[in-house]
Amino acid sequence: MKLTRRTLTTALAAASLASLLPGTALAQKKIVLGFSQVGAESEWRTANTESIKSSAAEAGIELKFSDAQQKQENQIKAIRSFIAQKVDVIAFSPVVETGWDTVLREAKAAKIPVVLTDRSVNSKDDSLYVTFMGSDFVEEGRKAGRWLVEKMKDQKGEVNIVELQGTVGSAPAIDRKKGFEEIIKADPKFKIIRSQTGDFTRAKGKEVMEAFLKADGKKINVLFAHNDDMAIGAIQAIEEAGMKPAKDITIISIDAVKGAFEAMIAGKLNVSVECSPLLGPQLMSAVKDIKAGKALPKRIVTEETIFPMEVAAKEFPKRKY
Ligand code: GYE
Repeated sequence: MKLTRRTLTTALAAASLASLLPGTALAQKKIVLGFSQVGAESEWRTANTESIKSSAAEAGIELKFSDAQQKQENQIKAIRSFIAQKVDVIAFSPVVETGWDTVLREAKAAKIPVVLTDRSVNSKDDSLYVTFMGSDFVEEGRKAGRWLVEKMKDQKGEVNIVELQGTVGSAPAIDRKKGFEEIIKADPKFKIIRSQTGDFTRAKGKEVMEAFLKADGKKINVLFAHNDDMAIGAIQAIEEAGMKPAKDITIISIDAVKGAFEAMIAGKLNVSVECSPLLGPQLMSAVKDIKAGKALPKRIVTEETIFPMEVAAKEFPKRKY
């Protein structure tokens, strides 16, 4: 349409009418996004929720947000309720990898596109979702392993490792373990002597580390925690047992949240592998692209690095989560 004074006046009139009469056909319909979050188990998760909420507001997308409190059944309920409400797009971060096919088929039958954020599902049918955006967790595990191999390269004798795993059955727990083991198995001196879940929380991380210390005490040389919160909980347990974290026990974790930087600056954590929770802007642009009929790549990978304690003080002011 050519822009003349007349078309402009008509357009302006329509726009002001639309704002006066929201809900009429003239008003611009907002895209509605239903998002099912895992929970609020960690600093990472809180930052992720904040990123999603603020980017939705900025993008003018109406967000229906649901917190599953780390329970798959709650996520399934939330997804079903989004389908019933006929939202435009559903996005979710699956707490565990398996058991999603039925509900995702329901979304597909209702013609509601689904985006996976942060964690992926384990399904043979990849037509059940449009794209998966998030980190490469296997690579994060490898980065943790490579750092350890380098740090201990001159060490003779056994290196006894205890591992605090994330939520049982979750993609980051499965993949971080896999990547880490893949690297350390190259040298038989590295031994994982204990491995248990701490469910990605500080409280559980502390509790399980206490049990590890009770069982093996001074035998433990290294702690590999699948996230910073569990490492921070474990640091407390180590101090309470009268040992020095990052000195008596080398500590490696993943996420690189502010709490980890504070621990590194205090000399209590050796290294944290970065995992960015700031997925909100990417998600909103994907939602808009889907609504505009644009094709998206099946996998969108987050770029990340690793932060040893030596650089923590310098990097800290730049951290956004
Ligand atoms: O590492 C952990 C959180 O899925 C990447 O979940 C996420 C993980 C993150 O609870 O802190």
